[in-house]
Amino acid sequence: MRALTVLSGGMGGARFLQGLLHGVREGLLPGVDRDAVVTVVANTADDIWVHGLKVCPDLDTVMYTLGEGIDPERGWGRREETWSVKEELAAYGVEPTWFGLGDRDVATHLVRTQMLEAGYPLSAITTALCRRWLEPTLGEGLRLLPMTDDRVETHVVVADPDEPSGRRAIHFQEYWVRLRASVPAETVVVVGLDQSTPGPGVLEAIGEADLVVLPPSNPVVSVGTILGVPGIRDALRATAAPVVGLSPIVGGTHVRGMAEQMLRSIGVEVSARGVGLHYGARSAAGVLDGWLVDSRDADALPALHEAGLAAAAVPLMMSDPAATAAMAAAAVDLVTR
Ligand code: FO1
Repeated sequence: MRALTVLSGGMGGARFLQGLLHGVREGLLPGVDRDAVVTVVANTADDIWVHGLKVCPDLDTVMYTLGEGIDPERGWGRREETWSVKEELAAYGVEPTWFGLGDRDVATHLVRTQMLEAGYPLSAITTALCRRWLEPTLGEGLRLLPMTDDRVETHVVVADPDEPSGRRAIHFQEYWVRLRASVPAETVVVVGLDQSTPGPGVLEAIGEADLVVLPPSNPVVSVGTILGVPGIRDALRATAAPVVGLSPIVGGTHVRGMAEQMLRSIGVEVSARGVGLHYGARSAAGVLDGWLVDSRDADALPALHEAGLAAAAVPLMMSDPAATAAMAAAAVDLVTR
């Protein structure tokens, strides 16, 4: 196999990609060439305009992680970061103060915002930023594509007794960063998604792949939003490539993030089985051929097989690139044996 395509969100997807690339380059994935090209189709619905800057958390998390610029503890933003701009903005009493823009990170947003204002689409801007972050080490081996060049934003409806309607819609970043997903999400609304079109290269990356992977990203606000871009779900169902996913829910809850709250908001069972059945088998109007669950969730296998999915239970903790590479190898093996 020479062309792999991964539909990715932020932290979970980026960590998976680190291990996948390690596995590819070390020849650890059965049937995958060491010089295979990995194309990442990244979620852009987490994007937020803040202080006049366009911030693209999932694109930047993948870019910084694979470019070795990420802060490993936070899992987002730059390592060796300083926060003078954030502190000065707070000193002016400028909101939002709850969303942390590091000084180094601000440079990325200034470049992106300037290029947007000059008329460049997000895909061209991402290519330009990756010239610094990915090309020197990964060359042509890694392509990072926004799922769409159109503006889409995930908003979350939460209860708010001060509102006449008793509820309020807030940006996903406010739900996650300010509220820490501490209140139930009544509904998730992805503004602009239905009107969006796949970004340049996205449908080809899915249609021409030898393998498509859904990593353990958030199935609602990361993979779910990518699948919601008109045309992408159909491309997944039509591709000749096998499509395999890895469960982000282990032992009944998410490993990090807020997948549990998001799944509840769309009425999907918070389990490895629930997410696998939610994505569904391509033989039954879904998008998957195979679904990997963690060893602790082996009891999900019969229902997954019933639903027409190849399925296996293996360790799914991305504790280091080697462990993640083993997960990627199991995913490849599941749908190519
Ligand atoms: N996450 C936080 O928990 N606190 C922050 O202040 C914060 C700022 C931030 C700035 C840029 C960026 O690219 C990501 C940032 N994130 C922050 C993480 C972000 O909320 C997540 O990466 C995703 O949007 C959720 O998956």
